[in-house]
Amino acid sequence: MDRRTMLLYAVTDRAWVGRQTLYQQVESALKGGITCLQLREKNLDEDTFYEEAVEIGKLCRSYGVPFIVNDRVELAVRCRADGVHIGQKDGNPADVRRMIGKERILGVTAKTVEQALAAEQAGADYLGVGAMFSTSTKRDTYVISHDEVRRICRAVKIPVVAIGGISEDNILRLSGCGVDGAAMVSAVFAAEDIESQCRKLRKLSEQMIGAGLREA
Ligand code: 3NM
Repeated sequence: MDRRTMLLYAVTDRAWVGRQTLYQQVESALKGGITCLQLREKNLDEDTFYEEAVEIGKLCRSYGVPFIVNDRVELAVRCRADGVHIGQKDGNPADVRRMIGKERILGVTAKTVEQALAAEQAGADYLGVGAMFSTSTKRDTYVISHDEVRRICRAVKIPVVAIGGISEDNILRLSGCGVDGAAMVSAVFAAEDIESQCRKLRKLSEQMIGAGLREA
């Protein structure tokens, strides 16, 4: 897949819904130039998640931005998402690949070179690697060294997106790690003005990868 899809990867979090609905927040992020959107819902029932996924999927499609569903593989297929993202505990990537077919995007979280190579071998299209910095958004994660991230990027051919605790204040510290972009939750969705925040983050991410763009 195109590495540039990883450039500014927004992951939703209902915790930040308030003044705007999640749909409106996603639309602001799309206007601001995100290159990928992951719908991450940990507590929604199946029907509500499905309805939301159909609406937000349509919205992303109208901006030409891939729409990825976190974790819920069957639902991702049913709502015709462009892809699905799974963690190490969310099932075997090879099984998920069989369930979603060849065309859909499969993203897998990896924290070590071993996990990264296994995911690539099993048919992952990209890797989410982290946590890069400490984060309060996800409790069951831990920070990995930037050296390990560098080793992962050197070990695999598929695109790598960094995740976990990334913000406008520290994104440039990822320069030279070899990642293809940054995935963010709170830095995008906790912002007062999501559209202008995404514009700013996109420029910073371009600058960050510019320091170490890998071969296509
Ligand atoms: N996965 P924020 S960290 C969804 O380490 C997710 O794999 C992580 O949120 C991992 O950008 C994380 O607000 C949450 O720090 C990232």
